[in-house]
Order: sequence, then structure tokens, then C-alpha cells
Amino acid sequence: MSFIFFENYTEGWGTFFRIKEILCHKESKYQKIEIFESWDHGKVMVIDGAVMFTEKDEFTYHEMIVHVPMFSHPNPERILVIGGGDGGTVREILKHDTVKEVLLVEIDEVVIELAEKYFPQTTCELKNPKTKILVRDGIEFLKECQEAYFDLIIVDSTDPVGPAVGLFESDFYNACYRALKDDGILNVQSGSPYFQKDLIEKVKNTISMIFPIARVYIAGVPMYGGLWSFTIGSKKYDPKMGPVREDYKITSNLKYYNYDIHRGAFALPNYLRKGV
Ligand code: AG3
Repeated sequence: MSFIFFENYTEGWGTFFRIKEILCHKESKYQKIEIFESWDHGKVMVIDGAVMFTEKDEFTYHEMIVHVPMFSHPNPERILVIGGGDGGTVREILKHDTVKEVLLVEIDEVVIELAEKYFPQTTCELKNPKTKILVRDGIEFLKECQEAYFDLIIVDSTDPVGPAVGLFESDFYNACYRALKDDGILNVQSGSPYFQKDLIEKVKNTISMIFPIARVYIAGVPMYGGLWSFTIGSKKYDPKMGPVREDYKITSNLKYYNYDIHRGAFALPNYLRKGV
């Protein structure tokens, strides 16, 4: 006998995974976290019914949320990650030698604990001496953090529900702007181009009221049912112009990102281009 996990994106459409074994089911202060061994995508983490990542294709999302902004900056040294307690984003950031410090601010320590137990593949750099972890609400942290400190802020959040709602609001983006250096970059995951087009438009419009440069880009992320979007707010560098730095050593070991993908990711389908 086997079970099937469904994530519904609409009432009539979604993704599914055939489950081999349920490994963990935990209710934290903030959310419900489930981990299962899937039939052919390795282990899967689900939060409040939404797939966060699978072992098999987490590289698509993590490489694309990180390397596009990282290669758009000539010298990214201090990086802040909001959310992303599974460590996949931190792992990709630390592939860049320019990095001196990565601060991971995750609201839910249970996500970190469970990721450390079940996903060595994504948590492998959380013990790196350059990584610092703060278990705290990212919104609160940014209200108080030092001004003009970070080169890059990556918001690796869940969907805009529960504790993540505020991560899609203008007050939060303003706080990010303040925390970034005068050539800093903000990158946020901004949902599915197909099912959450309104969300992308809202995020893009809000960011473009705060940052001089605002860009949406996309990547194919099978575990989220197809295309996924990211929205960048940048003070100086235009990520759409392509990478400003090339480092063959990094990209030769990546499975998704390369310099052509970087340039091509900003080419949007017409149904999306109209709104953003
Ligand atoms: N970040 C979650 C992206 C949103 C997924 N949404 C969904 N499946 N409905 C994932 C965190 C990985 N570090």
C-alpha cells in the first residue's frame, strides 16, 4: 500500500508525490512541518501543506534564488537570508569566495532542527564558520539591524500565509532597503507566474516604488509545478544586464545556473510581461 501527497494550487490542479514512508510530522509554534520519503524525489519537506523542497530538484530553486543576484554584484561579502532554515540557500551562497559572512534569520527553530536531522544535503554549510544563525522574526530583526550593512538580502520565504505575510509588504522592503549598502541587492521568491500572477505584480510594483531597479525573473522548478518567479530590487546594478562577474569554478559544478540562463531568466512570457 502507498499514500499520495497532494498540493493543490487551485481547486482542480496541483502536484502530487507518491510516498514511501512518512518520516516526521510536527506542529511548531508557527506551522505544521511534514517530512516524507517520496517514491522518486528523495525526501520532501512540506510546510502547512505547501512543498518546500525535494532532495531531487531543490537545486533548481536554490541555485536560481542565489546565483542570479550573487553574480549581479561585483563583490558580495555580507549576505542576509530571511527564512530558508533548511540551509539550501546558505549552501549556494557559500560557493562564492567573495563571501565573508552569511546571516540566516529564521523564525522557526523547528525547521532548522528537522532539516539538520533529515537533510544533510541542504544543511551542510550551516556549521561553516562564516554562517551565523539567528532564530528570530526577520521583520523584527530588520527593524533594528544596522543600516547599510549587507550587500545582498535573500528572502527565501514560504507563501504569503501565516508568519510570512509581512515579508511581502512595503514596510519590510523599506527595511531591507535601509539594511543594504548603497549598491545592495534584494531578492525575494515571489510565487508562481501561472497561479500567483497578482502576487508577482504586487511584489514587483511595491519593490519598484522603493528601489531604482526592479526586475522579475523566472526559473523552471518542477517541485512547485513548473515556472517559479523571483523579484529583485537593486540600488545600482541591473541584474538583467547579465553577470558582472564570472567564475568558471563555481558554475562548472552547478546543475542549473549558468551565464546564459542568467540572461535568459529575465525574458518573460507575454502573459506575465504585461503586468510586470
Ligand atoms: N521556499 C518556498 C517557496 C514557496 C513554495 N510554495 C508552494 N509550494 N506553494 C522554499 C524554501 C526552500 N529553501
